[in-house]
Amino acid sequence: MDIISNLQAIEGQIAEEIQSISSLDDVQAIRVKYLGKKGPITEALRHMKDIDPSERPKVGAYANELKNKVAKELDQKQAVLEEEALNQKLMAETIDVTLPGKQQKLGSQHVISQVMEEIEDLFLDLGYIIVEGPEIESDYYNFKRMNLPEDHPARDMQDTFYIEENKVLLRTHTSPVQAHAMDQHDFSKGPLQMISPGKVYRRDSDDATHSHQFHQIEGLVVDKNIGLSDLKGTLELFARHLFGGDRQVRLRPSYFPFTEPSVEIDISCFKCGGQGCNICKKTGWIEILGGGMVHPNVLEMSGIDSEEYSGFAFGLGPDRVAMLKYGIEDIRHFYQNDLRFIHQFQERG
Ligand code: FA5
Repeated sequence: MDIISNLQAIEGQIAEEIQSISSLDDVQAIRVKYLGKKGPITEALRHMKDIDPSERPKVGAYANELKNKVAKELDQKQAVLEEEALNQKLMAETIDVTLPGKQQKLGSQHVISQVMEEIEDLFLDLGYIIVEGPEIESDYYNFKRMNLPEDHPARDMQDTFYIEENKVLLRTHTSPVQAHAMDQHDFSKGPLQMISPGKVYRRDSDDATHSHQFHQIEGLVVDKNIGLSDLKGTLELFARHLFGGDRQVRLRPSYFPFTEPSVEIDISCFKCGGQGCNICKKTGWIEILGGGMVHPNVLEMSGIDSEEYSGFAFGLGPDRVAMLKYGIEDIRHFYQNDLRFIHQFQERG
């Protein structure tokens, strides 16, 4: 029998077998049996070299046609069976819409941000405005405009992160914002009453109450007839608002080159209540802010007549305030991002 007769003989057999396919395994088996490397069609094509060259195109065309026809029919069968299998799977599987969903933990405001907002809200209620200043500051605004002499120890490389020596630095306090705000304020339109919250940087070595990066909120009021009693009243109001009446507040004489006179405010220690412990370094007090009457030089450098105008300023540390408010023993907890710590302050967020 010649090749074409051979192929014709199995064509009917293939058709019957395809007809009786009942599973995807059957499809695969028939594909291997008839179209595989050892199947009759591939075999026939392999023997083309043995037949008369004039017969080759006819035989080749027939074998290829048969191969394509069988492949197409098998593909169709396979598609039908796959769809059936999918439908059966979908019928068998059900979705329980009453199952509880996966609980996602909500993020919340960091405790320092919460405390800063609380302080900001208090001062906004008192009619202050918020003025932002740059964290990358010039030596000129950070020190010179704050009346810090060239040889002041705070200008030392040991205390300040310089970006460009003696020119550009990470601000060491929020006080330079005072100078920016005074430069821009039009005093013919009324007094300047502002706060400036933000991050500050110092080469302090980290311990329970010191961090190399922390926060400050600067406060400044400049008008005619502002006196030290205005500062005292404002700071006492602030301390009572944040800590309640049971914490002791003390004003201590201090020194800042940009205020005269200068004060520091201490709050009785949250841990020992004033007896003295490791947190308050045995003093019973924790310092939370510095302040004073704006030095006439600072006013004059902004073109403000210090004979006519006076002002008070203060710079408080929200990190220390948060420690006192919540009895947190170590400032480093704020910056370690331990979720067990952070989640304790979630409900206010
Ligand atoms: C100042 O920075 C002044 N600029 C404050 C000021 C403003 C005085 C306006 C007068 C007028 P002092 O270095 O004391 O002052 O810092 C102010 C507050 O920042 C401190 O009371 C303390 O609460 C906080 N603070 C200071 N150093 C650190 C530190 N390393 N880590 C955390 N908080 C700090």
